[in-house]
Amino acid sequence: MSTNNTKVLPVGTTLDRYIMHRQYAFAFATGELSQLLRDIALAGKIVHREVNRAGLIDLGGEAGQQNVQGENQQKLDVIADVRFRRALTNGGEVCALISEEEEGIVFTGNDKGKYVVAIDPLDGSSNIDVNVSIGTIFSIYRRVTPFGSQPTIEDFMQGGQEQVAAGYILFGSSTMLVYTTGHSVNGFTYDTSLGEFILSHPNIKSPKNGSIYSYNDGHLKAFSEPIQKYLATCRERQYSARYTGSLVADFHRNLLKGGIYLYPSTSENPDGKLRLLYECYPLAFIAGVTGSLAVSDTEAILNIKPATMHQRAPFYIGAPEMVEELMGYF
Ligand code: AFP
Repeated sequence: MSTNNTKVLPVGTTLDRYIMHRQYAFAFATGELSQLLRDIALAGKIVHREVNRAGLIDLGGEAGQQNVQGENQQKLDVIADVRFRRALTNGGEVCALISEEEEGIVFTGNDKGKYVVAIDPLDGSSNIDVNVSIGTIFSIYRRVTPFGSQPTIEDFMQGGQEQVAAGYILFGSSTMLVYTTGHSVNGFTYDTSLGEFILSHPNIKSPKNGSIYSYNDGHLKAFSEPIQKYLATCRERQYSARYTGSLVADFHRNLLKGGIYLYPSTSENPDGKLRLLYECYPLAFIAGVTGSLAVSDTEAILNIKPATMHQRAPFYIGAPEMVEELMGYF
């Protein structure tokens, strides 16, 4: 039950205070989601530390093994996976998680935990060695299996509409945590001198339109005709092409400035590349709250019913008028 605690907290509020404030807005909140968000923030601070000293202590480069997607894991990929797993296990609120880096469900042993988490601990790993932005993406669900029992795949197959919270941490020129519990999207910049995330971007709203487009031009010839035509229009209008290879960075920039990100299906990869549960769903949930749109080839991302943990989906996300125009080309 929501109370009338609608006071807007000012820029400069710490993440902890903000989370508490939101918790008090719900009369029957138990504080577990609040604690879970704090756990994610703590792991984010630790990963921030590792990312920032990676070049100094030989944390760059490959770890010498592949993840479940068949991609070479970077050392920081593995470190981030361990850090988030540990924080989510120690917190006690999470009964299980799935991660881009792990083939199966990771059981935390907290069978009384109310929540499950889907996470990409460090996305954009090809950028690690070259000091370009990378990010963490996460999605939180209330479990559907009974408390006290071992969680199952069913807990993760609820669909994007059932997310109770989602967010990302961008390790960029500064580190930022952006998250939503469905009410508003707020961005917190990490103040390294204080060791605190500080509210810097309250109530983020997407511009209705924009002039930035982000996609991998190397794959252009493999895209379907409608996508190629839409991109030709962007070029004719002299939109700015901006693509880092880190979804979090590209999404964040486009959200603040107005733009569209595209990772289409290709003839070789009909489902595209991006993972539904821990890349597309969380960003689509955030997008929806800001007023932007996230779609796949045929339907809204959040309406796709998942079938497997590491499922992929074609992904188009951005300013609503840009996404609507793209859909017109289909
Ligand atoms: P990696 O983590 O394997 O670098 O993948 C990053 C990513 O999932 C997403 O963040 C990028 O936007 C996209 O893949 C880049 O893929 P391409 O290299 O095919 O453009």
